Amino acid sequence: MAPVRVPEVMNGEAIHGPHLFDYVVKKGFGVKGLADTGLAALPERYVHPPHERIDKDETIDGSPYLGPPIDLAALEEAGEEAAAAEQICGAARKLGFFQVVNHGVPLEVLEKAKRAAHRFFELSPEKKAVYLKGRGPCSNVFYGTSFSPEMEESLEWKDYLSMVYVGDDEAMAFWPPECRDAALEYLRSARKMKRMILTTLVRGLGVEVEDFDSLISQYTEANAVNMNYYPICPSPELTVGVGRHSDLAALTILLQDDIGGLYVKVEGQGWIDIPPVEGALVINVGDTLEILSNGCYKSAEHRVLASSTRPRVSVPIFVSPRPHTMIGPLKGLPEKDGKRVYRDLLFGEYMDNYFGAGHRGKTTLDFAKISN
Ligand SMILES: O=C(O)CCC(=O)C(=O)O
Repeated sequence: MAPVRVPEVMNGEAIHGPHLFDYVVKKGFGVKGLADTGLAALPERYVHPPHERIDKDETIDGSPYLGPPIDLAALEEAGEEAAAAEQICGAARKLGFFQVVNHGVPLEVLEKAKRAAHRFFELSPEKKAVYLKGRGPCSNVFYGTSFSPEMEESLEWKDYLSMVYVGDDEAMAFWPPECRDAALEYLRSARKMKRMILTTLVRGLGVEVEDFDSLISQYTEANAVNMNYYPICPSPELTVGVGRHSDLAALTILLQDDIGGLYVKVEGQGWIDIPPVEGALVINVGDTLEILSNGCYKSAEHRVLASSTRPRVSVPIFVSPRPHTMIGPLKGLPEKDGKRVYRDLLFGEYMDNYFGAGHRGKTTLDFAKISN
């Protein structure tokens, strides 16, 4: 279907071209505000070039790459620990994505987090605009749309709220009351799981670590809970909810709803989908862990397709080091591997480069790669 210019008129001004950008991004109506005008067709600014669009029919069979959800309780059961650890490390080496159950986050907490996301995005545009980046009272909580709208030719069909956790007092004071408690509860109940998974993955690299606990703490110190909202889209096949990217973090813990639409690239093969499993969480390796593991664990490229029938929400927790932390391949690993794939650098430096452009697949890792 060919894109049609938006016919809707708001306050006497048609919403397209610069007006659209102003309305959606600067005034903070978001893509939800745009969708709520009752769009009959996708505005041109959201139309992505054909090679970036997501064609469900081109998805390949995921079963050789994505196993069934991994039972995390097995990591603490005598006799089963080694097999569970190998499932986790194997999945991180092969695809960089896996799902987990028995992860310690109660189902009710997951449900509350999804409901909270809907509650926040259903607020009026004026209430959400209070949290627009650079305008809110606290720089650690911000609301926005697309990934990096100023730098993108085609916008992404997604609004988000990002809450960077530095402490309960700040969260209680500044996170939106509509989702604060649910986000904090989700974050707290995921604490043990994130350490267990990262510990398993670092052990799986097979090198001696002097102070294991402090290494895990360093790489899991900074946490952000995001709430993503993908409104009903008139032509999902012409746009993307989120474009191709790998995550910045060490690990991402992702709660998706029952709609589906998350696609992951299997290098050299094609795209598979990550089907929603009730009660399960999706775990993916981020660039920081790919760097730490000297390329052993894969920070997979992924993207999201919006839905034409229901708004989709997802709630990722991004688990990262702090900006002043030096990241690089684990000591002894390049010697063991016979090559050094990534250099040492400050996480803050990597972060600045990552956010310095729109989504661009896995090329973000080139910044840390050693060219031979
Ligand atoms: O919504 C999803 O399923 C994935 C979101 C995502 O990739 C992101 O927030 O970086």
